[in-house]
Amino acid sequence: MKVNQAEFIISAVSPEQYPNTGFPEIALAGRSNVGKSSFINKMVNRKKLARTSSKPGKTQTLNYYLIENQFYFVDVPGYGYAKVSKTERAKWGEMLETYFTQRETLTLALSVVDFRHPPTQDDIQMYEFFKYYQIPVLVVATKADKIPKSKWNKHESITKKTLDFDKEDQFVIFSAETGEGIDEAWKVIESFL
Ligand SMILES: Nc1nc2c(ncn2[C@@H]2O[C@H](COP(=O)(O)OP(=O)(O)O)[C@@H](O)[C@H]2O)c(=O)[nH]1
Ligand SMILES: [Mg+2]
Repeated sequence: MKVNQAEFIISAVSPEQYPNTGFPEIALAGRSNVGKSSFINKMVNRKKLARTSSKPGKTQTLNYYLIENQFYFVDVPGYGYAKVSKTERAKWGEMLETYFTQRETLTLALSVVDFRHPPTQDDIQMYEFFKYYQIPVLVVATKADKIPKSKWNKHESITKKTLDFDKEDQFVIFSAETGEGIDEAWKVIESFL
């Protein structure tokens, strides 16, 4: 998809604030700082549409971006940030659970993982959650620019093995630095729209 139109819609705290246009939603889940916002920016070719942060764990809202007046990227607050209080964490968990189990327009979950390292316990749990609720997943293995291509195969098998990756799901090696994986990711996303 060649994106001409991409706009920030809302930072939603509660379901009443989610848009009611009925457009499909592609939601990004992943560890804080893994590269979710960078993924959105790269996909829509806009440097600062989604805020990339050096302060992880700060966005406790669902950020909606409307793309081509057709669908939303939903930037979901990241997990795995240590300095979050128990109360905050519980609130965060509730918000994610509500969103992912009840949002009827949710079309595809993007599970964003760091391609350099095996998926974390949180990554595994998130993926299992998607599997449990039968939500289709595209695993985006990002920061691929940090690993030599000769090692990509090995990293891909480790990532898939650690996640117990379901062959029905999709997998894309990505880099917001080089643009690796953009076309492939669009192909998968468009097949769900
Ligand atoms: N080298 C490299 N750095 C990346 C990539 N994606 C994100 N980053 C960097 O990782 C940091 C966190 O990215 P961000 O998109 O804010 O992560 P988020 O918290 O998941 O939204 C930023 O400093 C980005 O520049 C990538 O593909 N390659
Ligand atoms: Mg972000």
